[in-house]
Amino acid sequence: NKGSVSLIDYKILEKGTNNFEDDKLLGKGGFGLVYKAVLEDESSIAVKKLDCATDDAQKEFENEVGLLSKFQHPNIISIVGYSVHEEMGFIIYELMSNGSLEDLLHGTSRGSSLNWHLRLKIALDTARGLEYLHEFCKPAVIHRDLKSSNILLDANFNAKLSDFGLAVADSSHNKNKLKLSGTVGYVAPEYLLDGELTDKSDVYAFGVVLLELLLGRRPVEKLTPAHCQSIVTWAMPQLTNRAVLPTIVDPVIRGSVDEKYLFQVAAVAILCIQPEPSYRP
Ligand code: ACK
Repeated sequence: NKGSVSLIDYKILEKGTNNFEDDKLLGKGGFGLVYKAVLEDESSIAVKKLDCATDDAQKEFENEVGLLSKFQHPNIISIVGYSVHEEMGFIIYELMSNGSLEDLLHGTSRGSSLNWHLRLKIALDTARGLEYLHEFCKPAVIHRDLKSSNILLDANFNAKLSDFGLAVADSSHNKNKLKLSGTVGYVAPEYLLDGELTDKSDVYAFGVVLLELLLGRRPVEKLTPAHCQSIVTWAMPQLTNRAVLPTIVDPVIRGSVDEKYLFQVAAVAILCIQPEPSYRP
């Protein structure tokens, strides 16, 4: 089901990207190169070029087009259309001219000057995007690969979730059939250990993103109990029940938070979904 998203003539894309010349390259994602293009109506857009030669890649392409065409939220990237040519698939998105959060935090090209106000806004935008997927989409959608490189910023620094190639609708997933996927450092421990995939797997990844926003550091590859212990000294005891998205997001969304509180929320997001009891405070 491609919804109302339109099939765009490949020739238009080819022309709009100067035949996919390097000078139009915006970045490299896990699933393909992303180019800037100008369409006939002079709108600037981004095009992801995916090699759909394998079944897995073809499925990811169709999955992303199918899901994105159903979403409508200011914190989820908008799809403009899609195109196919030989064994290549093209997904056309709104242009996110300030690139990814990963690049802003850790990249060398742009020089990171994210002030606290902006960091908080990005945390809020991300939380709202996730809340939409988990609470408002029916069935709920699990992103499965939330990380700073999949959080993109538009010209006004609105943050939007992108890269839905691996996302699954909650009710359709079957843990025995799904390949373990995600990104080291962001994968929730219970998913890593037992393949137990729920919306809380995204909440864990969100916690890692919050820590990145707060500390400006890449996530540690694997949390040890010692890491967790040092994090938990900051955590507010009343929030240490098992995490559900609203528990974590509501205080953030209410907007009455400062950086220290966000740090605590991030710590709790991570700690509350650890398998019991090893990492519990
Ligand atoms: O950090 P970046 O510059 O921003 O590198 C990544 C790369 O492509 C892989 O995701 C960039 N990118 C992805 N989608 C878009 C988009 N819609 N607009 C602008 N840049 C994008 C992203």
